[in-house]
Amino acid sequence: MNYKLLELQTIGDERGKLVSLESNKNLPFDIKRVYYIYDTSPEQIRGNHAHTELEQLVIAIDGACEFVLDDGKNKESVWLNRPDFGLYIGKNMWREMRNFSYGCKLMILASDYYDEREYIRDYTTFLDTIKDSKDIQ
Ligand code: T46
Repeated sequence: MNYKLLELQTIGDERGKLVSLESNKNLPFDIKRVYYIYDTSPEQIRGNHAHTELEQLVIAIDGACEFVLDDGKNKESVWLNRPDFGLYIGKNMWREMRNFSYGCKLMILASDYYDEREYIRDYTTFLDTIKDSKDIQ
C-alpha cells in the first residue's frame, strides 16, 4: 500500500501549537500546489480516483473524515481527525473520502500542479493501469 500516516512534529507553548511543513524535510516531495476542501456534508463521497504520478499529504486541519485507500488488491480505512497527523498518499492509490464531520477542513499539499490528464477516474481503468505497471517492472 503506497500510503503512510505521518506524525507531524508540533511546536507548542502556552500560546498554542504550530506545525511546519517543508519540502523534502518532513515531507517526501517538493510542494507545487496547496488546496483545501471544506463545507462537505457527511453524506457526500469525494475522491473515487487515483493519480498516476501525483504525491500528496492530506491534513484534517479541523474535524474528521475517513479515507478508504485501495491498491487494487487490498482496501484499508484511515481516519483523519488530528491536525498533527498527515496522510501521505503516493501514486497509483485509489481513494474514497467519506464520513466528513460537519465543519471538516482538509488541507492538501501536492507534488505537482493540477492536471486532469493525470487522474484515473474509472476503476476498471485503474485496475488495468496498475496491472500494466507491474507487467513492465
Ligand atoms: C485528491 C483528493 C484528496 C481544480 O481545478 N484544481 C485543483 O487543484 C483540484 C484539486 C481540483 N480542481 C477541480 C477539478 C474538479 O472539477 O475541482 C473540481 C473538484 O475536484 P475533484 O472532484 O477531483 O475533488 P475531490 O475532492 O474528489 O478530490 C480532490 C483532488 O482532486 C484529488 O487529487 O486526491 O481531493
